[in-house]
Amino acid sequence: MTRALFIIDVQNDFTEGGALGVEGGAAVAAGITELLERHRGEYDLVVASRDWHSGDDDNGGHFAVDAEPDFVETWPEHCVAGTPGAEYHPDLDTSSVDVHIRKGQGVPAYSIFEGTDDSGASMAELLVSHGITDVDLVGIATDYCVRASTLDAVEHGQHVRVFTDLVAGVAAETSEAALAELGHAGAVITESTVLDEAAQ
Ligand code: VGL
Repeated sequence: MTRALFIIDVQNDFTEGGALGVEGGAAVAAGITELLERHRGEYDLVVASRDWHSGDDDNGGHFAVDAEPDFVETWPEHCVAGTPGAEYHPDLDTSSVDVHIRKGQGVPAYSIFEGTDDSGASMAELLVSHGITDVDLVGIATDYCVRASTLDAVEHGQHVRVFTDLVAGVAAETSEAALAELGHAGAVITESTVLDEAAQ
């Protein structure tokens, strides 16, 4: 088994006070830092993603312009490349992150598989080059980027777990539906406490 942790979009704009702030986002940031303190050694690769949108266009209709966002397909302007809103939340310790993925430059991109690392490698290529077989997912938002990234990880043949204590969603109903869908798709929906159990 070669295991990766995917930390999805734990950015200022997706946490409390941000442009698209999700309730519980800051707690997710701190919780992931704690997970890394205790369990970093169990991961062969830690990957963190950031939404990294263009500031001078609507990113393929992703940003609501001249209309109210519907919070399903159109959103308030968020995570513009190089702005504080696009930075990782300060409570997320990124010092042990191996790979930083950016996605959404000029387009909507919910899945980490739509992004690339600093050298241009895709997530699919990185899974192969690192021989990854198992992926644990945490981050924001349960009902959008965590959902899309999990579905793609399953599609790429990974054994996938989603830690429900370390995700936060835009809305309760769609988050619940997303977790049910991910379970049906083949992901194991569990809590990060399984890492403590495995360590005993
Ligand atoms: C996200 C809404 C819009 C996410 C990104 O990170 O889940 N949600 N863009």
